[in-house]
Amino acid sequence: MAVISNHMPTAELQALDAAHHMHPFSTQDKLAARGARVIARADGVWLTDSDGNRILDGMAGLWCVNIGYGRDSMADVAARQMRELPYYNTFFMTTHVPVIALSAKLAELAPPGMNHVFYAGSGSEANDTNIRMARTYWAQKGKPSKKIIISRKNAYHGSTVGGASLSGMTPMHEQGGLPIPGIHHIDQPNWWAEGGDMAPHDFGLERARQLEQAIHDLGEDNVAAFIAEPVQGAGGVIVPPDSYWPEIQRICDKYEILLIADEVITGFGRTGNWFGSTTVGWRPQIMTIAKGLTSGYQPMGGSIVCDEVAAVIGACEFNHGYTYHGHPVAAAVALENIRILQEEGIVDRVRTDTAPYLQEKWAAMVDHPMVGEARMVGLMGSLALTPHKASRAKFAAEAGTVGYICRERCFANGLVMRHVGDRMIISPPLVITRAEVDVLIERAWKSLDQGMAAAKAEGLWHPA
Ligand code: PXG
Repeated sequence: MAVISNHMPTAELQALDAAHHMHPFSTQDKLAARGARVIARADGVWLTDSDGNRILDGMAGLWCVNIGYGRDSMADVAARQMRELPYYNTFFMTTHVPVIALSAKLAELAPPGMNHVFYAGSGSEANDTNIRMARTYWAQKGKPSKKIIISRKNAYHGSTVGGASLSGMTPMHEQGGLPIPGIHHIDQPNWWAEGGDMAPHDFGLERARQLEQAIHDLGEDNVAAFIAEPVQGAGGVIVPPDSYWPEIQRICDKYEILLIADEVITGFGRTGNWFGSTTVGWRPQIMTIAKGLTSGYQPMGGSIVCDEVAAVIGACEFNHGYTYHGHPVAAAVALENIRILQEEGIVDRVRTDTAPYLQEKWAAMVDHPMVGEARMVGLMGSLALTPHKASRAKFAAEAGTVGYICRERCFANGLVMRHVGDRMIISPPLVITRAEVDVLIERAWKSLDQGMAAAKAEGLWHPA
């Protein structure tokens, strides 16, 4: 077979892709018929596809390329580490310098009292670890009945059996007999879609208090933990009413349960602090990390664990671990990523400059005739599309029809802006400049104009 490279015509690459590559979360047949977009290279916030189009990546890959693309020092560090020690495990009483250094660095960055790290290859694996760690913690403390993990509908915690069970996504549960036993889902704090006539403040309290109700219904003696993303990402960047976050912390303080903050998206500067928990005022016992830990340059995930849980787990043999736990190349790359975030002051810049700048322009998008709500925390934002703002109506079409049209317009206009149902979402690299923000907003606005025109032309512009 000829060497397959970026120099091949796009159609040939697409045909080979369709023939042999099974895509995640896709209908293979449909995708094969239209051909996957081939991304050839990237630099800063810009992607270049195989036809030479330059596209502003408003999603930082998949919410992960926090330091932007094209960082030579990341490649240098990886190459150096591969030459020195490409792999060694940490199972049988061994360790290595990259994992020692990364663990110490994460303990320094994490909130006070969170000084221990258990590694994984991804966020999904880390959440599987968390299920077992939370249950083992309570069993070790003589409370083996505390097994149930409470999560939320429309949460995303991964695609492994454990991660998908924690996730609150019905289409995922319908495939493969999920969720596993011992996972309970409460409602999400999505006022736009589910708030009805309630004031946002009251709705936020009502949704948080479902946690308290669930603890009562299931029995405090049976509940191990509550897991939540500080801001739901894959569910559509759902920013809860302000009343929600403190009420959740109050309930977690009152009952004997662990709070697991899934920081896979919100970690490493996304919300303008190192961790989203700081932004929303949570004090978790465990934080799931991945994505921005390495800015996606290497696959790596993990759990940052508080002293008390680590001490209890440390007193027993925890029969759990992955071949790539603390992988030296990934750990070296994570350290370089953190060095860049720190030395370039990227997290502070997000909080004090880029996020406020983008947020002002994002909030103004509510003036677009199709945008009912424009929310943003740090550099993750969403727009709720609607044909009728006052009633927060859905379109008279299957959810996601108009969102998909708008997403395609975005691509055509050189912008990656995703849709989740009829919400448009962004999460750009944290290094985005003000000038690039202006480009993002201009392209987003233009795409919504075109999307609205298309929705009207296709007869979709009606409240359901
Ligand atoms: N927790 C959260 C909060 C996530 O967003 C995971 C766990 C799982 O991480 P891994 O590394 O196993 O993928 C995620 C991942 C989307 C999308 O469509 C989002 C994720 C993954 C795939 C697609 O927005 N987030």
